[in-house]
Amino acid sequence: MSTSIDYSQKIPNNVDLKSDKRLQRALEAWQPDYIDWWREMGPTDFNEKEVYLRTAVSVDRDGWANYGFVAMPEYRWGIFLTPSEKNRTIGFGDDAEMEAWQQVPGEHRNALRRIIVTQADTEPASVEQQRLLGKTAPSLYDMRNLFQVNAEEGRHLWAMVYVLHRYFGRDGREEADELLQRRSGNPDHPRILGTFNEPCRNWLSFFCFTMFTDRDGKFQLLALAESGFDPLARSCRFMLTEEAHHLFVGQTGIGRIIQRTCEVMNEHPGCDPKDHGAIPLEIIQRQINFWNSSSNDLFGGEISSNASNFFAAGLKGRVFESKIEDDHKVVNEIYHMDVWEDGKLVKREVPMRNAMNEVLRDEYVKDNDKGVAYWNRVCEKAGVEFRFRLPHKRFNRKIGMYAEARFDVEGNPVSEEAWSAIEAEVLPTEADNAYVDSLMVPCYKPGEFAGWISPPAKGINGQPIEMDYVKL
Ligand code: BYC
Ligand code: FE
Ligand code: FE
Repeated sequence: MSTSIDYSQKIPNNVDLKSDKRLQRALEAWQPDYIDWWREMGPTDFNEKEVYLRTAVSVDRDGWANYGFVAMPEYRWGIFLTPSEKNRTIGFGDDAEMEAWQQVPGEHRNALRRIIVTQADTEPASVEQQRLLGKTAPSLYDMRNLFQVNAEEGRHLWAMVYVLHRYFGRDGREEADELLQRRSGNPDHPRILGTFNEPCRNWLSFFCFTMFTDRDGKFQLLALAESGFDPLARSCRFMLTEEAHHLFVGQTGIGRIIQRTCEVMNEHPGCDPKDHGAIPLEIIQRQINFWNSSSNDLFGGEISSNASNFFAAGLKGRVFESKIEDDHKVVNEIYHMDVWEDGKLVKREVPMRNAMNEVLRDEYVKDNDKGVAYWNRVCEKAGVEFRFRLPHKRFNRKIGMYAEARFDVEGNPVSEEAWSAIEAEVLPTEADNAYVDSLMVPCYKPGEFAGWISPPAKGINGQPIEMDYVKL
């Protein structure tokens, strides 16, 4: 199959859509509903403005994207799968080494549909959560990054909707319609997973979201990129190409806020950074604690028969399965887990397949640690003593066994009383939010940045930092 993308089509694609008229018609009928959703629930106020956006033009590893000015509703959202591998086999589970599926295996249809719908649902949800942020962008550079992330989450929705339409018939089309009907935070018709119903009310939250919640995206996509259902694996592989920038936005965004606060602390030793319009490092740490713990929930329960079934069935694997040196069946292996039982932590041996959510979460934690180390280097270089830390994975959970009790940031169980005493130190307070909100005033002059964040090290795609990335 060619890797080039046909841009002459209404829906750009590299899946030869024009040869399947029924499918093409169904997707072209979904397209205006998608645009209606974007206009109603996507970024407010800026749909008529030209934005310097990256668009996928090829699925080759090098030179896969073009940059240029485009009004968001005219963005060329398309369907791009990485090229198929010849004779690809299933990489793990009970059917390891059998031929990968090019159609949905009947016995796994429900499970697959559910995984794909859950993945798909997060993409428009995040756009909805971020829809107001353009109004308070700290710079045109940041505004452009926000819209880039939004546009690409829109494309990730397209990627999953293609799989639903193409492989799941009428059910798939119904699911695709519902993806445009659920709404983030709506009490009657919410998005599926918890974090995607949390308000993302200011830019500190946005950067934490792209750091931690998009990183769940990275790891879930890595697990699905291993799927024995080949069209899903190939869709997720290409989505991962776009994902790297989202994580960059989060990690460097928080880094730039820290940098600015450190500068203020050095200019005014012993001051309260709030008196100089910067965000205290403790407030940043509490936001990290919130978004990281909420995103830990996105991996599901520690012991999960769903996760075991997904792995056994060859639907959802471990990260870089082919690099793991075992038989990829994982029948006898065990996971040593601190299980919450009768009000205390007890060491237990859990069959590894049942612990697959935890195995994936462990990889996620390791990746987050690298980001935290990067922020601490910012502090260190500035000569500021404060050090950031990742809360323990048991902290502040709403899903899984640790949701039954309270744990501090080190992962130690604490009584309800002790929790009440520490809560305001470890999770964002009303006062934190009110202060951060008060800083959220737009800064739209090319090359200028709001007072609470440092400029980035360089611009986008080799362009100068002071370029007008959004033409207002
Ligand atoms: N909130 O067996 P368990 C992204 C439910 S992000 C609410 O432990 P399982 C992106 C669960 O559904 C990546 N409910 O869970 C990021 C189950 O419900 P039922 C998104 C939750 O199934 C930023 C019950 O609890 N992709 O791409 O092993 C911007 C028992 O759970 C939650 C995926 O998630 C929760 N947090 O694992 C844009 C991949 N967690 O059966 C985009 C696909 C669990 O009792 N999803 N529940 O009704 C999956 O693989 C799995 O569904 C999960 C859950 C890992 C999410
Ligand atoms: Fe995404
Ligand atoms: Fe993302």
